[in-house]
Amino acid sequence: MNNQLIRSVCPHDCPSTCALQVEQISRHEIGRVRGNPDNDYTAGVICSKVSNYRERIHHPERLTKPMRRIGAKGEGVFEVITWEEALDEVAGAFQTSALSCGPESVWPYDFAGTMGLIQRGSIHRLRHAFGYSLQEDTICVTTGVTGWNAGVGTCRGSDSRNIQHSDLIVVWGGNPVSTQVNLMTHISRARKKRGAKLVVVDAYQTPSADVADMHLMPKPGTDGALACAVMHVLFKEKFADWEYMEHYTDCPDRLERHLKTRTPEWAEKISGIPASDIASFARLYGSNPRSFLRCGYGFTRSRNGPANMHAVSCLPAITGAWQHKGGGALYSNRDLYDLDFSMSRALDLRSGKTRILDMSRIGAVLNGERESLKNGPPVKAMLVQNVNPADVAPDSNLVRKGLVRDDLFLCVHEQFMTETAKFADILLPATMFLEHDDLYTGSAHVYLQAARKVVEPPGQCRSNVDVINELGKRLGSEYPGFYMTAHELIEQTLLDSGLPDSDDVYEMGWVDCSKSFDEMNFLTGFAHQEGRFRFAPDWSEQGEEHEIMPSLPDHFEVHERATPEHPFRLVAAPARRYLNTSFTEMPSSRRHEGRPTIKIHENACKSLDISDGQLVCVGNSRGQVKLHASIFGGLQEDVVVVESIWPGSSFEGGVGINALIGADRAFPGGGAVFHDTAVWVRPEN
Ligand SMILES: Nc1nc2c(c(=O)[nH]1)N[C@H]1C(S)=C(S)[C@@H](COP(=O)(O)OP(=O)(O)OC[C@H]3O[C@@H](n4cnc5c(=O)[nH]c(N)nc54)[C@H](O)[C@@H]3O)O[C@H]1N2
Ligand SMILES: Nc1nc2c(c(=O)[nH]1)N[C@H]1C(S)=C(S)[C@@H](COP(=O)(O)OP(=O)(O)OC[C@H]3O[C@@H](n4cnc5c(=O)[nH]c(N)nc54)[C@H](O)[C@@H]3O)O[C@H]1N2
Ligand code: SF4
Ligand SMILES: [Mo]
Repeated sequence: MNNQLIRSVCPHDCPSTCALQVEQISRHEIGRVRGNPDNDYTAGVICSKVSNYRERIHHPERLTKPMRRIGAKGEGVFEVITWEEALDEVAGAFQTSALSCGPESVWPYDFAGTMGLIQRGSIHRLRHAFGYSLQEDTICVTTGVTGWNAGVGTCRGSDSRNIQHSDLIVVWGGNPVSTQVNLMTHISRARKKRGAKLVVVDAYQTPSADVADMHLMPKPGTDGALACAVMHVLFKEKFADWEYMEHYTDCPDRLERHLKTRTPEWAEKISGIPASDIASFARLYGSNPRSFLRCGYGFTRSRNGPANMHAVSCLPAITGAWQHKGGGALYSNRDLYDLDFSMSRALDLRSGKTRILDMSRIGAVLNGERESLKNGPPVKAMLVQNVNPADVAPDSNLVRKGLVRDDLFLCVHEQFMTETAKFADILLPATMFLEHDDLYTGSAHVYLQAARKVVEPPGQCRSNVDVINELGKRLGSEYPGFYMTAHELIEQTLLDSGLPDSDDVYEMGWVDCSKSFDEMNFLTGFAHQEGRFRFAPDWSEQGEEHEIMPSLPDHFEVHERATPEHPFRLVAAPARRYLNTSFTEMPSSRRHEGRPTIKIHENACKSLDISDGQLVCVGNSRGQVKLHASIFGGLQEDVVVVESIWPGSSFEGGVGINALIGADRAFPGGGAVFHDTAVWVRPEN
């Protein structure tokens, strides 16, 4: 008998949001997972993590029953209880906390473990219905969005499907071979069909850099300098499109004057890239205006990340690349989709006065730092859903010190016994995407998709929507969203957004939400009021700490610099077979990744007397981490790379890489700075 192929959507935190075909073996078992060949963005290709999903969904270590902690916090020892007991306990703890310290002492904490719009967003209902603390979602895109919006004015860009018409693709500060494989499909087509060139700008020689025609390797945090020098050459060697700039940009003359001193030689001193390479790249970019600039996330994860993103995003506005099919730039299409989440997120209950806590500063928040608490009450109770802060948040020693607090009630809703789950007082088992209904949009493409439950969940797993609804009811809300199923919330969202109903969306497979070419490429004007791209941003629109921002693109020296005590800059990049900490439970992924490893240049190894495979200790004022060295040629001598995010418990010594990362907010509007860290490295004897 042939098994049925069922349409679904990958829910993981990845710009591709792939259209999937899932082989259904029975109501309880799946077989293979493949990319849907009919979707022209996915084009039948998915990453190996998700093609092996059978291993994840049918994993013997999945959480399947509600549990109450009986061991010490963080120890991970629990007893099984019923759902009724578990939910009563959580609701009771939230009520007690709200009564004694005010509702803002409860902090529902979430991120993008599932990108499903309804399952992920339902936690907002709880926040708005009861006046609990809100969350500033700074852990991923804030730095990038801030920098992009400073110039462009809205977070969307050129249609990736046009890459097939490009002569040159520039992947700046991203590693799509590992983190977004579908981009490589489109790049390969352009290379095959048109002989397009690929340039990768990355702090180390990633698998994406390996397959590029040119790799520029700046020191972390120096992309602003590199972009300025490229622009200097574009102006000097007459690659600038003045007609385009006069029409579409704010102050090209001022920019040209400002860049006079930002020569390739100047940028070489800052970035470590030879001036001649900078000039060669500028000439390649200038002579190929049909160029697609794919801005990654990685190069923005720095205290100066927004400024660097803005500087890089100026390039297509100088050559006029936006005018050409296959030209322009993309960071994310998050503002392309116009969905109305009023019901699923209880937006009409929003008060406007509730405090908003920075999720990346969870360590400071839980340890009572007044400024991070916005001078409000301490956090006494949390629900953590779709996120693993003990491992993924910056300054993780401080985060763990907070999570272990005796007076903090912690409920974690999870699929696996993560490092965060081990700290839970109540641990609830969660469904996976093939076990519930949801709606998805993709940040690298233009499609809205709907997915339906394919198999029954194991044991007693419940979806986010179910858990949020049960808590909402127990806490006494009559808000209708708490009484609707995921399917009903999907229907309401589509109806309120003026879109086809979910049956239609499901039958069609996806809804193309793209706009005309002229709108996608801003030939009808950029999204600022005056319709122009801003070389000179109004940074006050982007964040509170705007006064120190450079008025025009520049090297903005606020990042953590290497010093004699901390001679290396650490890049804490993603691993290919993990997705943040998801998939670290999968045997095939673990086999592929091996063990926590630090890539170090061979000259640095020589001077530190470190041999290949040796155990080393890496540290700074925030913490120390032990892992094995790997001698690697593809980085600058004062840069080290750790591909993560391995669970803390996988490291010798039990401390994960984010113990080294600072929780400072990027300028001007916040955002986590994962690749902006100075460290020392010592051999461990
Ligand atoms: N396999 C896998 N896929 C993933 C993820 C994963 O963990 N694993 N994570 C998912 C998530 S949540 C996201 S947000 C995306 C992120 O996807 P990416 O856009 O790839 O961003 P990052 O992963 O942060 O880093 C990408 C690259 O930036 C480089 N980099 C760091 N600092 C600098 C710098 O200052 N300048 C330059 N030029 N380069 C720098 C790093 O060396 C790294 O190779 O990927 C998603 N996909
Ligand atoms: N060192 C370093 N740290 C980083 C980064 C880096 O590049 N380097 N990248 C940062 C970035 S970009 C991001 S986005 C964050 C991401 O950090 P997280 O959002 O914490 O991502 P994951 O580690 O994948 O954890 C998501 C969790 O959600 C759970 N989950 C998945 N689906 C569901 C569901 O439907 N319901 C419930 N209840 N749970 C579910 C999964 O089991 C998983 O444990 O990490 C950041 N941390
Ligand atoms: S490439 Fe990204 S969206 Fe596609 S299947 Fe893999 S993780 Fe999911
Ligand atoms: Mo992310």
